[in-house]
Amino acid sequence: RASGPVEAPDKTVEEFVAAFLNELNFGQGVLLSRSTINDQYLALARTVRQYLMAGWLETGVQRRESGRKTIGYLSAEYLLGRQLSNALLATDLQDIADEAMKQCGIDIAALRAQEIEPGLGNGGLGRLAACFVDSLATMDVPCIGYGIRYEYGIFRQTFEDNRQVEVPDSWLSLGSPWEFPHPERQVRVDFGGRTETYTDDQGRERSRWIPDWNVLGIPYHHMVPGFRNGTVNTLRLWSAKATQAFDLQIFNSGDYAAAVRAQTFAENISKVLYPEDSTPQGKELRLQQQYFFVACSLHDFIQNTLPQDFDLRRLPERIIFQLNDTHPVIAIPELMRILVDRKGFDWDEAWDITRQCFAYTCHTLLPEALEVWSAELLGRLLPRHLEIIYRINKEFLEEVRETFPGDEMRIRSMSIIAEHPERSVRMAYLATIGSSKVNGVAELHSQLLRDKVLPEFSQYWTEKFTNVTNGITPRRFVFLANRRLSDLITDKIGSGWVTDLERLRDLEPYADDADFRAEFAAVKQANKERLFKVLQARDGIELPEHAMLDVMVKRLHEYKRQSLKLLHIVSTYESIISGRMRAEDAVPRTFVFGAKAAPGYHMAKETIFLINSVAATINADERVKDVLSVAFPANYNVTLAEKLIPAADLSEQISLAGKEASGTGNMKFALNGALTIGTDDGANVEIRQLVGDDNFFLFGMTEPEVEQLRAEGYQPTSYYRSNDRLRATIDLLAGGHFTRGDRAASAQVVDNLLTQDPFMALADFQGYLDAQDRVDAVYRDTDAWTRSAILNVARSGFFSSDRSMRDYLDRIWNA
Ligand code: 26M
Repeated sequence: RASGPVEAPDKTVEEFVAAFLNELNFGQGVLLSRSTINDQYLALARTVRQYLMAGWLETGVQRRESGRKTIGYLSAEYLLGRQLSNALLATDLQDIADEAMKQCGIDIAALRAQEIEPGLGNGGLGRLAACFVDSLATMDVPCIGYGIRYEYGIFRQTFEDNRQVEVPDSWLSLGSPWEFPHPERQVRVDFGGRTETYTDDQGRERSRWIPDWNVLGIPYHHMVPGFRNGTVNTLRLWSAKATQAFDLQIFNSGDYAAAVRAQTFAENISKVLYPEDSTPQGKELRLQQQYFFVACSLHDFIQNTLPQDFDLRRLPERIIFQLNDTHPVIAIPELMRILVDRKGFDWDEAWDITRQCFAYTCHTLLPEALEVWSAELLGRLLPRHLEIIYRINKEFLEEVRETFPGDEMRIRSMSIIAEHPERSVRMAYLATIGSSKVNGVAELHSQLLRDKVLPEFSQYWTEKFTNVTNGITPRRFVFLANRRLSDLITDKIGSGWVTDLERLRDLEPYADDADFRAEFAAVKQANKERLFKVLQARDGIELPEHAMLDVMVKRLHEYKRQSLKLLHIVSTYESIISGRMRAEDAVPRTFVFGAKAAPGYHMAKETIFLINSVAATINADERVKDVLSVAFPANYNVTLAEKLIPAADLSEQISLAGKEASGTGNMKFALNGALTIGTDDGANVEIRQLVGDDNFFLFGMTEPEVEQLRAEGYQPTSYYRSNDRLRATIDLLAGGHFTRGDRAASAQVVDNLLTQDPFMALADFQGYLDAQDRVDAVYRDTDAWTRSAILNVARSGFFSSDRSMRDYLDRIWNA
């Protein structure tokens, strides 16, 4: 055993219990009789880990021996969600663990609830990374996920007086049984200083970097288990630690406090996830984070993962680094630096290698979301990298000039370096120039990316641009989150769908089967009841049992238009209290919001305040009791999503057309049998094409119509003046009805809508109400509704992240 293969305990209740007690006694150092829930949770986690360990070690050996090309997924965010349930699912140990805990007198549900999810991401982009690594492990594709081990993930949201208050997320505080620190694999990362030129032995002029400070990166390894296939890939997250130099300073200098401050400074790099999504702030610490994890990751792969004397000219055969947005794009000049400065390659050969080693995914269309770093800051922090970027740019522009002589306009528009308002580096351009492929995340998005965001580049390199529509892992978001639906599906079509989601097509005939529809509806109802128990325990929220559950969960952003949802709610409420509609005639609806606002995003925070205020007023109003309810549970996260999405009847995907790159929540809802009310935006377009127009509630302007209206001069007040319902709705909101008579309290959101309305909520208001009337009409016909819901499930198999991964493998990674 000592030198042979690692063996897991047998998959029996007896062995599981024995392993668990062993972990409790010897790992945790407590007796069962004296153990806390947390002790038990940690011991259970470590027990499940034992069952993954042999596969992990074996996968590592295979990966080293096979020489297959590895996917190096570079992402500043991984929004993983809880690990225990997923590990139990991957190892097929759920039933055994249930029974084992029962035999120990332990309620396993309480242990599951004990886990604080690693919230190392903001939203869609971070969750996508987590889905992708899940799929690659399930498909047994070699992948290392590289990222940052933030000590504090996305903040915990609380509400005080209806306003968002952020609380630090100390996810590591109760122990972290899922990570394996490897201090012996530390990497040094340099910063600052200057460059100097020198002549090398062959008489070539070269540049070298003389940095002036550095930190260590300590890797923490996480298991990424494939679904019941024995593969366990690795997620390698870097944590910053002060180098010896800091300790020496402490030792030598009289100023002990200053020395410790310096240490704190270094370790700040991985302290906290920036809670901004889509509006980069250009903060120095953020650039430090980006370079820190990228430098560690490249070094790790080249020095520690490749064989000792690997010929780096063949690097593209062994690795493709996928850049998750521009956050890791500094990797491009970093690889050039390694090849040219450290390995002695000449520039052209290094550049040829480098471009083959990267591919770039863009996740946005908002111009303000494209990262730009001031040259002053970049040069101060990474002087050699700035030099390399300048040279990349110079040579690229010379190449463009040869193709388009005299077209200085074009050349300026394609420059990595912007000159106004200050000299700065456009990271999306650097990514595009330094990558073999560039992709958007849904068909419409990729088209707009080509036409609107990077038009000169897509003309210059037609072949470089492609689309890969996002996907989600059916393991976590159907099999785990919706056991009842999974059992029903498996009962009819077998279990193959979990790793081959297109098989859900086989459910289509059951849409016309009345017995199946009844069972399907019963699953939905049971999921609602489960959700209501969770909301009651978690937030003290009481909800009526028999109402349509209408859900909008996503980051709070003006372009996503939570305010439009609010207008619909207030409008429905206004119709009832004004007597225009009788409460008995309304379809009872419960509206659920989940949304975090970036702490510095003022309008988003005002919108949260207003939603909470409307919710409190409506929920307290006897006139609409059990007809309209509004719930806004605080701190929407992956854990809550797993309860909410399976319970939803209606999915709100109402962004202004042309603004949501893809969306992935939309896919999760469809796969769990919710119908979508949505605009012609992002992946909604593809969802509608697949499920069919009859099973999707479309409304709103198309992207070209948005453009046209903008060009004509959009005037939100004209809609206010001409639409009676809109006026009544806004007047009620503005009049202080929801804010105890305080008109000022709602003024910022209302005035913003009336005077700016940058995302044209008022223009789409009437279309939205009409679509909601169609929703009500279908919902009254239970059979028709359930039929549509089943067809949504049966036709959404395309949105598996396994399919996304196949597309990347075929079209981008050549692996
Ligand atoms: C940038 C700089 C500083 C701090 C944070 C950031 C930052 C972090 C996350 C910027 C953008 C971030 O994420 C953007 C994002 O989540 N985009 C979403 O990506 C999803 C997956 O492709 C899409 O489905 C969504 O439509 C898109 O909005």
